[in-house]
Amino acid sequence: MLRASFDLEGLSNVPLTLTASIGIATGTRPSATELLRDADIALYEAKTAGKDRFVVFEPEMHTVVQDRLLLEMDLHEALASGQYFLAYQPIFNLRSGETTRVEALLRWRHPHRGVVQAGRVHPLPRRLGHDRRCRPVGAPRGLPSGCPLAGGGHRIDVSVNVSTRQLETDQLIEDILRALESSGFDPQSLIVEITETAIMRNVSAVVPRLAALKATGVRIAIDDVGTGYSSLAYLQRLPVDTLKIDRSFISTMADSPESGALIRTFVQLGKTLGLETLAEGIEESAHSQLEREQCDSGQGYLYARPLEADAVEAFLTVRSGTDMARSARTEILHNP
Ligand code: G
Ligand code: MN
Repeated sequence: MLRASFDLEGLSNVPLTLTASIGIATGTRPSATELLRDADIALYEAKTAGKDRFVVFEPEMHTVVQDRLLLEMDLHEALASGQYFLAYQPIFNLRSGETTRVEALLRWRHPHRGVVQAGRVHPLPRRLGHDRRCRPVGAPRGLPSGCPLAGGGHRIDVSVNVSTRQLETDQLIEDILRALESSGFDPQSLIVEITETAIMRNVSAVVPRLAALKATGVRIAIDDVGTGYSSLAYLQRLPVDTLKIDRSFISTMADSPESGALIRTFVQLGKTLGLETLAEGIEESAHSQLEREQCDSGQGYLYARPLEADAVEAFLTVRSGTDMARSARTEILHNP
C-alpha cells in the first residue's frame, strides 16, 4: 500500500514515496509495556536491517539488543579516551603479486573485549553519527607523509571507507580536502571506498557529489559490488575507478557456479567500462581462478590480514620488490 507513490497537489510531477518499518510482537506478556517493548526491539531490527520491512520479534533479539546497548554505552567512552586505531590491510596486483595499496580499517581496542571487529564496530558509530572512518587519512606511521613510499621506493596508495551518512552531505568533500591538506597526502594516492548500497540509495544526489569528490584528485572505489541494487546504466555514469567485488561471491566461488559466473561478469564489466576490478575477502586459494578471469587486484586473509601500523610497515619493507612479493606470496599460500 505505502509503496505506491503519492502525488501531492501542485507537485504532481514530483511523486513522493514513503517507506515503513514495522516491528511485530505477539503472545502473552505480564504487561502491555513488555509487549510494546518487544515490538520496539523488532522495529529496531527492521531498521538496522535496512528499513522498509517488517520483523517479527524473537526471544533471542533480547540478548542481541542488550549486547548492543552495552557496546553503545562503551562507545562514548571509546571516543573520549581514544580507544580507536587504524589497521591496514594490504591489497595486491594479482598479476605481479606486488602490494599496490593498503585499506585503512578502523578498529576499537575495547578494554575488556579486546579488539572489536569492524563488522561490529561500524554500525554503531555510523548510527550515532560518529563515523570517523575517513577522518584519519594518512599513510601508516613512519611512511613519509605526502609521498607514501614503501621500502624499495614503490608508491603505496591508501584506501579509506566512507559511510552512507557521510555521503549524504557535501561536508564529505570538505572533510577530505581538509584531511589531504593537513596530512600533505597526495590525492592521487587516496582511494575513497563507498558501498554500492550507499550510492544507489540516492543516485541523483550522489552523482554530482562523486564528481566533486573526483575533482579533488582522489580515486573512487565501489565497495561490496553485487550486494546492493545497481544498474548498469548508472555504473556508466558514475565517476568511479574500481569495482570491489563483494566477499560473498569470492568465498563461494569454488563451490558455486553462480558465484563464478557473477565474478566473471563483474570482471568483464570492469574491463568494458575501463575500471579496475578487485576481489575482496580471498581466504582460500581462489587465486588461480581469479587470475584466469583476469581480475586485477586481490585482498584477503590468504595474503594478509589487516595489520597494525608497525606491522604493515615491516610487511611493505620486506615485500618491496616484485620478486620478493612473489616469493612472499608463495610462502603465505603455503602457510595461510
Ligand atoms: O567491504 P569492506 O571494505 O568493508 O571490507 C573490509 C572488511 O573485511 C574488514 O573488516 C576486513 O577485516 C574484512 N576482511 C578482509 N579480508 C577478509 C577475508 O579474507 N575474510 C574475511 N572474512 N574478512 C575479511
Ligand atoms: Mn572497504
